[in-house]
Amino acid sequence: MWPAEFARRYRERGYWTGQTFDDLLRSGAERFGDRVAVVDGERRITYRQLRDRALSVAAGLYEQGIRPDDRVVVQLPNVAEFFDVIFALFRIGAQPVFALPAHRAAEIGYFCRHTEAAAFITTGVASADGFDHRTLAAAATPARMILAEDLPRGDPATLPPGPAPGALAFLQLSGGSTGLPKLIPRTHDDYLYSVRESADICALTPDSVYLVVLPVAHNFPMSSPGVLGALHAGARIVLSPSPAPATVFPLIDREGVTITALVPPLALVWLDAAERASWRPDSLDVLQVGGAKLVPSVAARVAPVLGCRLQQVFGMAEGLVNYTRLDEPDEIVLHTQGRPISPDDEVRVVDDADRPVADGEVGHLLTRGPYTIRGYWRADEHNQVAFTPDGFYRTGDLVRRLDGGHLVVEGRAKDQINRGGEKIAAEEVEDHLLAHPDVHDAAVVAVPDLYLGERSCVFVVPVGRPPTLGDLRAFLRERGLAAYKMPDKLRVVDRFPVTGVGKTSRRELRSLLRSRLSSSEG
Ligand code: OOB
Repeated sequence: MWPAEFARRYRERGYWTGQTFDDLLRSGAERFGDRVAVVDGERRITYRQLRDRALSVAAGLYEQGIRPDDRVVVQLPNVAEFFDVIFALFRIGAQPVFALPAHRAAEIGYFCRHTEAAAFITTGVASADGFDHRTLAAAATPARMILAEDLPRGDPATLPPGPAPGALAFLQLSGGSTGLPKLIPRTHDDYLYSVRESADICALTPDSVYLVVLPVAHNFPMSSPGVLGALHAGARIVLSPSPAPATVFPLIDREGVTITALVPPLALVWLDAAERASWRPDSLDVLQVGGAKLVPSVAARVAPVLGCRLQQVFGMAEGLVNYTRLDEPDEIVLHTQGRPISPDDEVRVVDDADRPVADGEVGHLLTRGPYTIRGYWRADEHNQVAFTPDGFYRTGDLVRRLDGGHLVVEGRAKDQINRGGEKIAAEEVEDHLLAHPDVHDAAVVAVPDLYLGERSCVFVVPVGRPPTLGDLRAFLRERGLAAYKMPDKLRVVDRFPVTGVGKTSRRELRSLLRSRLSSSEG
C-alpha cells in the first residue's frame, strides 16, 4: 500500500491514529450511549444499541463461517441494517465490497467473482421500481446470499480479536473508465483520518442531524463527512428511502436535519420544489453538493432559496476530497470545488507530458496523500497507467488550481460519463454492446445535458439492419446492466471517423465522435 517512509510520516503527523471502525463504534457507545444514532422510519436506534446489534450480527456471521479477510458483497438501500452489516464485518475483519442498489446481475456477478466473495448480503424488500434483489442470488453464485431482514445473531464472546488499524477495511467501487470496474482498497487508518477531518471541516457536533439522501454506500454520504463522520461526532443519522422532495422535506422538518449531501441534479430539483412550495427549512444549516460539477447559477440559489449555507465537495472514492470551507466567501463557495482536507494532500496539475502547469492554467489533476490509495485492488497492469511511478493517482480530472489552493473542475480526460454524479465507464457499456448481433462497432460518449450535466450517447456501426435505442437498452437490461448505464441516445453511422496514424485509439475516436455530435446538434 503506502511505502514505509510515507506510512511513518502519516503516523508521526497524527493522521493515522491506530483507530479501527470497531473502535469508532465502541467509543460512540461509550460517549453517546443513550443518544439516538440512527433514525430509519419509525425506528430509532441509540449508540449503545447500534454497537450491540453490530457485535451480535458479527458473532452470527462468524458462526456461519464468515472469517477475517473474507470479502462480502453488500448491496443495501438506506436502511438501519446497513450499519449492522458493515460494522459486523469490520469487527470480524471481513471486508465489505460496496455495491450500489442500482447494480444488477452483471455488476453483482462480477463483484462476487472478482473478489471471490464468501457472501452476498442484500435485502428481501423490493426496491421502489419493483426489483427483487433476491433474484440476484443466481448471479452472485458461489457467494452465499444473506438477507438484511434475516441477519444471523450470536454471542459476541465467541468472536476472535478484531483487525489491525493498518489492515484493509473494505473495497469501494471506482467510477471506472475500464471495461471492468476497479476496486479501491481502503484501510481503517487512512479512511478514518479522512472521516474525522471531514467531520471537523463540516463542524459536526452531537447536535448535528445528518440526512442520508444518496445511496449510503457511496463514498460521499458515507464519509464526507457522511454517516461515519456523524457517528464520529455523536450526531444523529436520518435515513431517507427516497430523494424526492415530497418524502424528504417533511423528514427534514420532522427530524430537524442540519446537514445533507446531494448531487447537482437533485439540488436543482429541491431548489425548484422549495420555491414552488415556499418551503424554507428552519433547521437546515449546510447543503453539501458534489459528485459532479455544480454550475455557479445553481450554486447561487442555495442560500436565498433554502436559507442555508452551501458547501461544494469534490471527492473520489480513491481518496482525495476537497471542500469549500463553511466560512469562505461567496466567490470561493460558488465558483470553486474546494480545497483538500489535509496539509499532506499533494496536488499536482500537469500537462499531457506530466509537466506542471502554472496556477490558474488547466491541467490533469494528480494526487498523493494520507488517504489516497497507491493502487487498485489486484490490478497490477492497470495500476501502471493509473498511477505515476512515484505514487500519484491520475484522477482523470482536468482542473485549475487557484492561488489559495482551491480547485476548479474544468472537465475530464477519462473515458467516463458523469451522469448527474453516477459514473459510467464507456468501455464497460461498449463491451456489452459489441455482443449484440446487429452491432459491428460501438462507442459511448458524453453529451451535455441541461439537467444531468451529461447524458450518454452511443454511436453504432450496424452489421445490417440498424438496431433502435430501445433494442439496445433492452439488450443491456437483459445482460443485467444497471439502468443508469443504459445509453440515453443513439446515433447510427456507416463507419467511424479515422483516427490518428496506425492503430485505432478508442479515446481519440470517442473525442472525434463527441465533437461531431456537438457540431451537428448546434
Ligand atoms: C465522488 O466519488 P466518485 O468516486 O463517485 O467519483 C469521483 C469523480 C471525480 O474524479 C470527478 O470526476 C467527479 O467524480 N466529481 C466531481 C465533483 N465531485 C466528484 N466533478 C466535478 N465537481 C465535483 N464537485 O463523486 C465523491 C466522493 C466523495 C465526496 C464527493 C464526491
